[in-house]
Amino acid sequence: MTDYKKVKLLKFKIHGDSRGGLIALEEYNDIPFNIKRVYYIFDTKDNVIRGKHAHKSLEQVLICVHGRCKVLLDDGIERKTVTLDRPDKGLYISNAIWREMFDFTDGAVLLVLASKLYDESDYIRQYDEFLKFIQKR
Ligand code: T46
Repeated sequence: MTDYKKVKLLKFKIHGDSRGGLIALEEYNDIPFNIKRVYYIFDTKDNVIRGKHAHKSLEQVLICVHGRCKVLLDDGIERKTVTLDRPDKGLYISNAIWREMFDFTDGAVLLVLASKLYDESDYIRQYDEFLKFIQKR
């Protein structure tokens, strides 16, 4: 990735004891933005690729709280793939990053914390439009 500030792996503190684990996420402490929306992706079918879009302004943190999935990240110059496989590992994705989520294991649950409410007009769903968007900036 050329712009390293656009994506970042986050490591969350586990409050573990003899009963098991607990992770608490607070806006601005653990998550670098005001959390406006939470959603989760589950029951993903075999060989499915989700995402395939970028956002004009939305920031998000992705956490695979159960199981494993991979996320392809593309800033228009370079592509890299990150594996999310632990509940204490988060992937911060800023705006203007093309993402694709794939290789979900059976039962995987991908939790997403988002900086804004759902707004379809914030999505860039065509790759050529994404390239134009980042060139204009
Ligand atoms: C992203 C990746 C990581 C809503 O109504 N509200 C919501 O908050 C969301 C996220 C989705 N939807 C509706 C819109 C579609 O009819 O749920 C349906 C599936 O959404 P989409 O095809 O955009 O899902 P993914 O998995 O391709 O992408 C999602 C997020 O939309 C996106 O912002 O970055 O997860």
